[in-house]
Amino acid sequence: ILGPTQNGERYELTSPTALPKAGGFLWNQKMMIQATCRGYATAQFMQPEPAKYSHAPNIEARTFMQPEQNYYAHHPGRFVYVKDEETGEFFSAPYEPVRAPLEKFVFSVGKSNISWTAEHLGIRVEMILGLPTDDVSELWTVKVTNVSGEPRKISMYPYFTIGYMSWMNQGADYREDLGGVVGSSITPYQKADDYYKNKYLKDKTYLLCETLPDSWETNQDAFEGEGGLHAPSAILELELKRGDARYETPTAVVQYRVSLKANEEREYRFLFGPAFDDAEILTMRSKYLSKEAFAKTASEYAEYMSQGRGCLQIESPDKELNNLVNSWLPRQVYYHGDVNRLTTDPQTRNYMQDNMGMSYIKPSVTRQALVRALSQQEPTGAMPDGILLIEGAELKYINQIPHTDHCVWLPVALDIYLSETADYALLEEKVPSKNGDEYTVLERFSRAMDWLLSSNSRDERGLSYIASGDWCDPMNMVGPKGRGISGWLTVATGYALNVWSSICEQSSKFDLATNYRDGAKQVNEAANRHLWDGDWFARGITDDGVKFGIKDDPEGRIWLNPQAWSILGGAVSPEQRKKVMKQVDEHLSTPYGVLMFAPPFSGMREDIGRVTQKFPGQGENGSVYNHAVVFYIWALYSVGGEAEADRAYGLLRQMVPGPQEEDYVQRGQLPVYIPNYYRGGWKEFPRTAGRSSQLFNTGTVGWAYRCLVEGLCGLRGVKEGLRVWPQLPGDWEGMRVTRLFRGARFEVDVKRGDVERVEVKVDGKIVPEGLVKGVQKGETYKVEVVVPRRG
Ligand code: CEZ
Repeated sequence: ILGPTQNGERYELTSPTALPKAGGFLWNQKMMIQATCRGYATAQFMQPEPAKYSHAPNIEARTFMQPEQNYYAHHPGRFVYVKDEETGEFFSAPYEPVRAPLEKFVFSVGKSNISWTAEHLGIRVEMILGLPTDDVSELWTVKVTNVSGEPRKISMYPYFTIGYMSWMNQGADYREDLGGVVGSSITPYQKADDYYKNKYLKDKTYLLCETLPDSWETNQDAFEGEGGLHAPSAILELELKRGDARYETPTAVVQYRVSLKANEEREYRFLFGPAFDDAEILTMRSKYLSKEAFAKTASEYAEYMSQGRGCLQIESPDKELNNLVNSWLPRQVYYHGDVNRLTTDPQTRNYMQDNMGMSYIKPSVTRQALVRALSQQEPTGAMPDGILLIEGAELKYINQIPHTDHCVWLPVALDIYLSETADYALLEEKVPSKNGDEYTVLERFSRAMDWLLSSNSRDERGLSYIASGDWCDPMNMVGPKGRGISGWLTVATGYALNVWSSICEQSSKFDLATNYRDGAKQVNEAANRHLWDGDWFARGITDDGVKFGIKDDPEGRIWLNPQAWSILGGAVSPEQRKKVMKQVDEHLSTPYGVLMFAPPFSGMREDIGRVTQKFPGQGENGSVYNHAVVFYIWALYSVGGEAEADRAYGLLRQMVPGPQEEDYVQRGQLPVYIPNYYRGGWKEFPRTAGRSSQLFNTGTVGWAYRCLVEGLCGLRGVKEGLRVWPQLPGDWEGMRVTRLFRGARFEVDVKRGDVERVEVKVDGKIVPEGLVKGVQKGETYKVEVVVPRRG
């Protein structure tokens, strides 16, 4: 049912029912569209706040993208009905809304387009979706082919959802002058001031047809009649009724009546998107709606996507991993850094992590993001909950809830940026802030670290306050009174301080380095004194002094984050680490990855918060939350032992669905991205365990890429050059890697051999400590690596 084609460049699914929610996504800096195998689509564009042009049938709530969205007949979609004019039989491509049994079905996700093939009644329909690089519009190619072997008369009806546009004003017409359907509306508002803000919004939705249709309908009710979307009354007639919509739900459906000889095919092109006015619609038409313009746009878009190809190509014994690394993961990393999840106020932690991944793709973007974030630092040294990306943006939703961890992500992101670029000059750059103060990058980082160490952030025991949340957003009731403690943040502070200390050392700021190293030591000692529970670290202490995430807890007993970050930040000793790993294996491992914690909460704990109210095994309530998993993977690679490397690889592998069919079916997702979670509840709810959230917005991906580049392949940038130290899983005999680094190309051949420790040769000569110094831009380095055989 599912597999790669074109050397992993595409994935094809040949059943519309086996993984009903599986989809792919395309984006540019102004829009994003997620399309499912059955033809549903969720699209957003920025103006500059996220908006829609293809709506649900009712008033939609505005929020960030949510997991496991449901689809229903009237969910926005892009469909093509086909009717046999002689028999009256019909079906719809790609599958919804008619759901007729198909003779052939292919859903094919590529990096720069998504396509569907549906065959029934001797007619094949192929649909291809592409996007422009700089505009908001969908470019659709629809091809019909008569594969029945005899002449046929059919009607073909592309049907694109416009939906419920506005309760104030909405309607639609077919516009001969523009060559398509145009829905018009007014974005609803209350405050007079908003009139001026909304005045230039793109409140029209158009479906433009390159080939003028024989008929059309623009009124949703008139189209559906009594048949509904499964059997619209309008297509039972010879021709659509050419209706208008007058404060009635608009739709965009057009009809082509065609006679096809045996094997004859016809190709049609459409543009679907939002516009401000007729002039813009005409401009879009003349810019894009032709065969030549489609071809040109497709190749420009492919070029845009290829800028996200990343810095790593691998040939390992694991084909599926190769596909992920070579094609899909860097694309998802690029998406995050390119568009910041299509929000104007990303959470600070997301902003830092989404941009840190760009270090491997387009480091200038990471640099800019670091500077931008720092320019919004508060006078105390604290970081705000969200980073405003445009003039006039506001902190919304979750960003109105105070979280205490944002400073931690600064050195984390900087560390990766410096590894890739060695751009230490950044530290000396001056960054003025909106508050009127001006400090260098180095000073701002130190101020952020000082804030983490200050009495604003820590209690008298040296433990970090949680306020209304830390990395775990919905852990909102541990510390609202100002006393509650985050165990994770405490050990994460240790990590952040150590990372910052190393950066200071590399910049010859030895006093600062010692200062922050000492700070980390104190933090780690405090964690050990107050949070070590015998076999693992506790997750926190509530406002009322109740420790949680400990052995005595029947629910939420052991949490992954404090364990992972205690390994990273040095709070664990080697003995403790062994204990921790054993407990993680025992309590948290499932066939779909390790759980964020277990057991899941079955109901509200008022001293922890709404995380406990989420459905058990869903989201942060004990799912395989990949972001948390990847911290653990990175922690394992940072240790450098064989047992750790084996676990790390196993967990990375579990982040990707497949390749066994039952695994694909259970997860319900194509291996073209890493989702934010797979359902947990492995013991409680085995039927749904492993199910993908289908949400490709996740801080996981920058880290996952780092784990592959610097962990598995062991090709990590340091100030002087590239350190080579692969960590292969035990059953691999070798791998080949091409790594782009500071403008040079490294062709690395890793093999096992009779060596005591990793041996690295460049152009035939042994390199001490595996450290390739003096990397020259434009050079190609042939690197041979021998890693010890496993005993
Ligand atoms: O959002 C993510 C956040 O964007 O959840 C992570 C957090 O670290 C990220 O910054 C863990 O909490 O509010 C909620 O309950 C949601 O669960 C969001 O927190 C969650 C969604 O996945 C966003 O799409």
